[in-house]
Amino acid sequence: MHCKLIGVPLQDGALRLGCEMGPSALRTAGMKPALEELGHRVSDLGNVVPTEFEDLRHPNPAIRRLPEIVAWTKLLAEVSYRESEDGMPIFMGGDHAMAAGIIPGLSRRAAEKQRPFFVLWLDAHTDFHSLETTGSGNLHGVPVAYFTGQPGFDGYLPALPHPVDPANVCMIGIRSVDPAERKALKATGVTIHDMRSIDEHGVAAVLRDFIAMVEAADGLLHVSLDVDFLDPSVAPAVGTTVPGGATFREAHLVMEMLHDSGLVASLDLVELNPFLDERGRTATLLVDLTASLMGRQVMDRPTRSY
Ligand code: Z70
Ligand code: MN
Ligand code: MN
Ligand code: MN
Repeated sequence: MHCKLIGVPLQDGALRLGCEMGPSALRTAGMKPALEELGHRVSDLGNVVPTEFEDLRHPNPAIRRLPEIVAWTKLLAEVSYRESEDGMPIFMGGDHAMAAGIIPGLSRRAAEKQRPFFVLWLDAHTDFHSLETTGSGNLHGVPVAYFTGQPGFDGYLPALPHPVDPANVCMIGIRSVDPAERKALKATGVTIHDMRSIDEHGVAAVLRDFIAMVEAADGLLHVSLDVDFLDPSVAPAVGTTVPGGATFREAHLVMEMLHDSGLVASLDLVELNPFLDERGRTATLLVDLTASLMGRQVMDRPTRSY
């Protein structure tokens, strides 16, 4: 596999500063050699950064950094479209607002390849606010509503030629949902596995169902991994810690099963805030999880053993 590392030093979508250092920390933690060790060809394409900003204002006074987020969204939609023609793009964030650009670009590419497009959203949060409902104004809280084509973005973020079908979005790890997000999600077909679902059925069972669905559709799968999917005890380097997250072992199992599925076409790693890390342990964990996704295993075993 040709892995393409793309740094996205975006922090304007989050309240706390520091996510702009995410790509550097992931490089420092050894992302490239970890993937090369697995036999992949790895190209580090460096960081992308927008240069043109429009003077935009929204009637919701809470909204923070709209001109910056719009500029990043436009740029990333182009970058992800371009880099997904071949190989496996791995976007090293950066806060989760980057998904508002990356996922529409990937969805456009999938449409061109005439393949159904699916998103696995690993996060404590649903990130399902619109520009009208966000109370914090932090735009890392809106990308899923945007890329699934929900109302409340017109005239601000770019029009979406290929919105993602909400029925093709599966969220795992959810444990913090605002009332407006809950309301907006109700009418959509987004599959949500909250922590209770994981506790009752196990993470393997819920993921297996989704993998089967993507496989049956011959789909292309994008995985979006927010650091706060993980429990803060194993991944402290995130501005929005929520207790009760995925364990080290659950997260590795998810990645191993995804590898066995052979369905993952692209990945983003988001919300890493190295300023909050403890001796690089969160960045190192993200590198190890990426390695699991790309084929690292403890013992040789046949693929599709789940
Ligand atoms: C909350 C809000 C959020 C990520 C925090 C939290 C949003 N729903 N998203 N961390 N990745 O502020 O809208
Ligand atoms: Mn998120
Ligand atoms: Mn969120
Ligand atoms: Mn989150």
